[in-house]
Amino acid sequence: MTNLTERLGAQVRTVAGRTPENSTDYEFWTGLSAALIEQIADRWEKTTQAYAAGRQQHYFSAEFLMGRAMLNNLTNLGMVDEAKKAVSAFGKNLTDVLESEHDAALGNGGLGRLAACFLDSCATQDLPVTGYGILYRYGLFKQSFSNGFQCEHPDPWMEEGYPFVIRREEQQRIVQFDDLTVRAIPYDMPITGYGTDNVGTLRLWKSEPMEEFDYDAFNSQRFTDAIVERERVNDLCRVLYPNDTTYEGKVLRVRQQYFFVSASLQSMVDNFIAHHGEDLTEFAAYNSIQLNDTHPVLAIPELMRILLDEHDLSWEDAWNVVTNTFAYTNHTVLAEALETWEYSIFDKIFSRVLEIIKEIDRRFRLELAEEGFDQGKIDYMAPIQSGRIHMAWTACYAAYSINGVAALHTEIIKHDTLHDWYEIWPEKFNNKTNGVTPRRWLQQCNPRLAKLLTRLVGSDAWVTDLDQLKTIESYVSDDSVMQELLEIKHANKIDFAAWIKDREGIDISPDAIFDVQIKRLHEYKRQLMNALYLLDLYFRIKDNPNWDLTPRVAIFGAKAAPGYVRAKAIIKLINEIARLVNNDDEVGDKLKVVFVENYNVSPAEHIIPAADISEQISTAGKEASGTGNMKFMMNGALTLGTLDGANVEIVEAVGHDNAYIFGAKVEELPALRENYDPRYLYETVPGLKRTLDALTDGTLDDGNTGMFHDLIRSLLESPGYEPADLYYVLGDFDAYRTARDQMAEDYRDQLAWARMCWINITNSGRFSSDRTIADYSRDVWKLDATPIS
Ligand code: CR6
Repeated sequence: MTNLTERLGAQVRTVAGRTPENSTDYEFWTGLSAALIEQIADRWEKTTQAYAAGRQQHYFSAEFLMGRAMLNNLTNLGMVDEAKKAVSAFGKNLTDVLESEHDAALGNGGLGRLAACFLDSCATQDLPVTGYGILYRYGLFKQSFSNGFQCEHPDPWMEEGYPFVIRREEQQRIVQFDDLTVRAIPYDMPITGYGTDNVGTLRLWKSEPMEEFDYDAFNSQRFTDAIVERERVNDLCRVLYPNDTTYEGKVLRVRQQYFFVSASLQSMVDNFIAHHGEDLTEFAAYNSIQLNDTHPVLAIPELMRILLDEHDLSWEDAWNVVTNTFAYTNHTVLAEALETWEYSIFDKIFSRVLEIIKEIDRRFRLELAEEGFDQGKIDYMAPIQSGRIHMAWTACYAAYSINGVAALHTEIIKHDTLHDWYEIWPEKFNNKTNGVTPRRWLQQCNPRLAKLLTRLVGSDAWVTDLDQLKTIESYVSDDSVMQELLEIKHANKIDFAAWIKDREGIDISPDAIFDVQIKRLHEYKRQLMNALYLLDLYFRIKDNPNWDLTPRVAIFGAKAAPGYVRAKAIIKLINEIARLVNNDDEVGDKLKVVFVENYNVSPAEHIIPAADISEQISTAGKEASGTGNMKFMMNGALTLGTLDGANVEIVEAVGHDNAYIFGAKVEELPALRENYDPRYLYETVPGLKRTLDALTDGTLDDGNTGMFHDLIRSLLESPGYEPADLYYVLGDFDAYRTARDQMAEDYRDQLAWARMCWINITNSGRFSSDRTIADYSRDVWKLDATPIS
């Protein structure tokens, strides 16, 4: 094989149609991607063939938040230095080329990014796992701020071409709705692993019309008819999670879900027949499917349909296959996110699937009645209730495994959310605490720290076995290593300051504490509590201009769902606080507030290595796990958080002395809520009245929208159907302020601080997605590693 420089030159010429010297960074990125695909093509095919023959796992997910692919692939293939050389031979810089890549943002947040980390770990461990999802034309919207308000723009992430997905024309399937028939074309993305020849696959389906164009309609002057039909089909994969507040929006979302699970199941069944023959009663011996939340739950009736209608299995045989095939992961206890669909939608678009769900429902009711359960309970638990189809309940009935995503979350679903199912089928329930890949979230995004870890461990074994970091914990008492750690963090903060200056035009000091909250904007995540703290801190600085406080930079990154008005109000509020604080000369470097626009995977890769504090401040019991908390920990940021989600396990791993934990616990909240009086707190907690009043007394400006009044109302008044301050912001405020103030004091002792960071880094092993995947693989999927060489 010719060397990379030559191959790259040829690829860039092909892409750009001119000399590499005159080509753009993006053309280099495209050329380099093509050269990479060329490099892995043979191994990818070999892996696919090896996996097809044995027992396989299939990960069904409506979201895969992949981020950028290039650096990850170069690292996994051990080609970073070679690529640097090849690119610079043409006078280019690899960093610029990497930064020109668009993020593949085919997901909303944690759930989608988790799926991406899982694929990485599966590939690295040579596990026969394939991901299945949708090739959205527009990923998650791009966010901009206009006068502090969030604006949404489309993200045509692959419009300029994307070499990391390969169209497999010959493997297309037909997906049939009652009112529409479409072709499903698979686009396969190679998933490289670290230090292995195996290359896994993410299969993303794209919908296309049966005929590209209806010429008859066109020729008979019905131009619009010809186009309308085509657009209806293209609509299917146009956007990630179309707005579902309207009836039509919901139909589209259900169509998307059915589209990708039907196509995926068809290709799995065909593969089974090709390798193991026509006896589909054996299907579950070779296949298992993980349902990533309720979005792919339609796969349950669809597999029944395929087995019953296309392969003539009896109901009992088909149900036996189905109940041994599906495993379901629950990712939330928030009622609003547990999907249910109107019966009428199913009736309109796939009546046969509805018929099957009705039969599942009938048999469920019969089974429970025979076991003596009372009618009230049966009605509550049944897949169909009051004209709606309950996706989570359907999954709980059919799945052989049901898991939560952190220890606390699994306890909550067992004893609360899914309590009735747990009582009947306790053996189905298990916990699989989330994890994140240490390749992207440590090795690649924080090369300085990675180098130190490799030197101390004596090899890069930690990259695939993060528990190895435990062996270097004792350097905590080596001051020179701690000094080095501080220098690394400082260098990362200088890099980040330059990045933010370039992006947002704001100057921040690398000597300040970088205090970060990056995640989707939601009331339960309590960005509002963070904002109120900053406003209160601002007033305290104004009260006492000589206060020698440790300088702070508060960093936010968050997108609000386009229809979530209150979340958008919180964004506007934070931007208003930033305007107030950052323009006050008296405050200067003591406090800066930065809201990173268009937060996504690649901004996170810049922010996390530079963070000192990781804000994980959700109301206890509401955040199922969190995964950002794990990324921060690995990079030596300390958790400032509540005992919620995986924070509980992080504190368990590092000890209370190495995290800042505050606030009400899950078990305390019901009693605290009983006599809860937020207005009394507003009047009596020092500083709170002044801070809240600032939202509406003219200090801050919501552009006459009334948004800030609504925020105040949400904290102080009950709308009737829910209590005032549902998320206990004012209840936890004082404890939060105490903990955050203490943290800032402690930061003065830099060596002591470094020790806390070190304990976090070296105890992060159990939060590697390699551990999570090993657990799934052993306990749920029953898979063997299948290395190709
Ligand atoms: N929003 C949880 O809220 C969890 C991820 C991944 C979430 C979050 O706590 O870490 O899933 N849930 O398990 C859903 O998306 C439904 C999330 O990302």
